[in-house]
Amino acid sequence: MMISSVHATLSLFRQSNNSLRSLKFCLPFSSSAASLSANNLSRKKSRQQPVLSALEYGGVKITRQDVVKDDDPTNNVPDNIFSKLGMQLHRRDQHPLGIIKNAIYDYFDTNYSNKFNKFDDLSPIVSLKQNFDDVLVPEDHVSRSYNDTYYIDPQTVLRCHTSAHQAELLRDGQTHFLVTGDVYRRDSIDSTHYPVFHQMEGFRVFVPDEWEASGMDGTSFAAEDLKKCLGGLARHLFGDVEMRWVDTYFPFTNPSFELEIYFKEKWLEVLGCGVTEQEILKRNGKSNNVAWAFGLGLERLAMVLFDIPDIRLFWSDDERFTSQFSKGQLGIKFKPFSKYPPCYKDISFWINESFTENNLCEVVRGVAGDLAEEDGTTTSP
Ligand code: FA5
Ligand code: MG
Repeated sequence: MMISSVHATLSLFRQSNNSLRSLKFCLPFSSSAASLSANNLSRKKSRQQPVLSALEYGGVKITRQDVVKDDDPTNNVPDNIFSKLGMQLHRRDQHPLGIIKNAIYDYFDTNYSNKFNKFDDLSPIVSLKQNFDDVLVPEDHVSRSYNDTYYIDPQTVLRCHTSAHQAELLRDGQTHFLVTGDVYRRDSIDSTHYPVFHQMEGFRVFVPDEWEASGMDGTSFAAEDLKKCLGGLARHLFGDVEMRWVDTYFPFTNPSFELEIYFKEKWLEVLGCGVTEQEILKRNGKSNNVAWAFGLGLERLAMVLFDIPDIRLFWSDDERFTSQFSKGQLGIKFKPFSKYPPCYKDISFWINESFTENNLCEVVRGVAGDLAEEDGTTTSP
């Protein structure tokens, strides 16, 4: 079945109920009409160049065959995702992500007398147990689906958050730690979301003496300490910036919060956090303690700090981008170096019941790479 494409507005029809979907992809440079076959919608692999290199995390070698399994229907990792493994942008001192990581390290070292241990080289290949079970993500949670997560095989995924390392580090006896790493999610296409991004997890365990002296219960004490810590971090990074706390839900914390910062006339979510569920502490030998945890999006913080308007720029090796940043320099504001006129593609095609927007985004990303800037989908009956 062919997708028809017309010049102005094209629409995507759902065959079974005649609903109408229309998607817009913005492709700078390209002016030819998009033509995709409906078969592509169910294809899960991209058609980008195969990547053959081996890479290393913490001294462990990872090859393409460990991650991309062409003939395995339980594997949905395309080559364009594999190509990002091992890039370790957060370990480059001159890169905005490395600069912000080091600035956060400085904050913790100064305010907590070097008590937080740091990990930034843990492998992103983790078990389902690490990624989900260990942090109490329910069996039916959406994040476990093949639509949201990159599966290597039914038991192994590319971590979708750094929380995947909480349990192992607790069992290892760690009580104050920061884990930085690349994380992977099948997600929408826009200027603040990317299928590979970087998180820093923070975790602090308290002993009873700490909250008993305050006259507060452990949970309230930890929640207050957490907000104080992260508010201080935001001030350390941004000085005076407009921010707000939003109550939310995570399976692994209660209460749970998100911090948002006002950026480019919108509230931008930069981190999730909360007081760790007692069950996680109990399972990992810390029954008598309370703890807090947070997971920050490093790109989001760096976008605010350096005024970087688009998350895709972090992957640029264009000198006009990389030369703007230097080790330890927080005060730099990004200067846009080019602006190409966008070329909008409106496309329409029939879809079947198994269609999902993320599957389509994977196909588009596979063909157009980072040139596809944004998708807009509408459905009409
Ligand atoms: C989490 O991943 C939780 N693990 C965070 C957490 C840790 C909560 C510990 C409580 C305790 P969330 O899915 O909201 O939460 O992601 C955390 C942050 O990652 C977001 O606030 C955002 O800054 C960033 N983020 C999420 N998705 C993307 C994406 N596709 N691209 C770029 N950044 C993203
Ligand atoms: Mg969130």
